[in-house]
Amino acid sequence: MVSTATRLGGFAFDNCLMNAAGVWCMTTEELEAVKDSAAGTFVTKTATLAYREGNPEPRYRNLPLGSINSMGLPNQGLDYYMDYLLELQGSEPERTFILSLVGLSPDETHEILKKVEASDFKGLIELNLSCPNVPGKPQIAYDFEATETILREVFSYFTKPLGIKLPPYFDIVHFDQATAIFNQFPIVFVNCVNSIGNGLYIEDEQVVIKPKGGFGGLGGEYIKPTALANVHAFYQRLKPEIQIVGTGGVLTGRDAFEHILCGASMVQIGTALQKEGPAIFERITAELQALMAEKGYETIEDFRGKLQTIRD
Ligand code: RRO
Repeated sequence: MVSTATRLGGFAFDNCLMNAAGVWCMTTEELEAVKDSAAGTFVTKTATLAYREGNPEPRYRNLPLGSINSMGLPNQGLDYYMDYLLELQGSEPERTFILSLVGLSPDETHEILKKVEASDFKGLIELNLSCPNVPGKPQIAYDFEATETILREVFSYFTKPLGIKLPPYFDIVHFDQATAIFNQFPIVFVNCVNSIGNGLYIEDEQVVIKPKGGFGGLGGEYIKPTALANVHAFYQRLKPEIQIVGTGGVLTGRDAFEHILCGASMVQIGTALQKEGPAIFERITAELQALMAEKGYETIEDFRGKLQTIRD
């Protein structure tokens, strides 16, 4: 019997597929739909302390090979997601869910994390260090000094299981430098990758989204090779206690298989979920199981991280 079950941060999940933050996770209605689908768990839309309207529309577009967005961190505010997660801890105590969050400043991030630390929340936390779309706010994880400082401060008081959402890196030296920082901390996972920031898509001599003059984060098929490279680069470098969540360009069971082959313990679906809806989890799970069966693999641990290189 083929199983796609996995473990992350010490918690068990009956499927390694789930949504990516930002997709199908803004409201409790959307989160319920993912929870009740074949997905192993869900992650919430990245929460700030207070409700945010986000950027003006149009701010998301499906593209032939993916998507472009400049949502601008619209969300219901921390309490909304916390209230729902605490309610689920009562009704579905055997399952674990993920809360994504970030502040608009380091002070706000600490205020949020201190609230989570003091709460009864028992799930996983994903700190989003890679939002590309808030005008005037650079992506934290592209500033290694700021990243190290915030992680040092966070882990001076935060004791719950925390992972970080990373932007794609494009240089081997950056993989090395980022790893040297992350390996200093009790991070439970890194999630590779957020959208490739600040792409530009043109139609009829015009951009397709309104914010930032049309610049936006790319997702979907465009980004799979970059996502796989980031998953594998961090899998090869990080200390074994830090697991990898693979996100980027997953449309089929084969794509999910490749993320796992590169080292991912959990695989998230963003653009393809936006295009297809939560029924996608059943389809991709079946495709992944069929591929595993064909290759004689019974669990994802049978092939996770076992990507082969070309020898002489
Ligand atoms: O809300 C967004 O514009 C957004 C966020 Br926070 C993120 O992390 N990644 C993305 O592509 N869009």
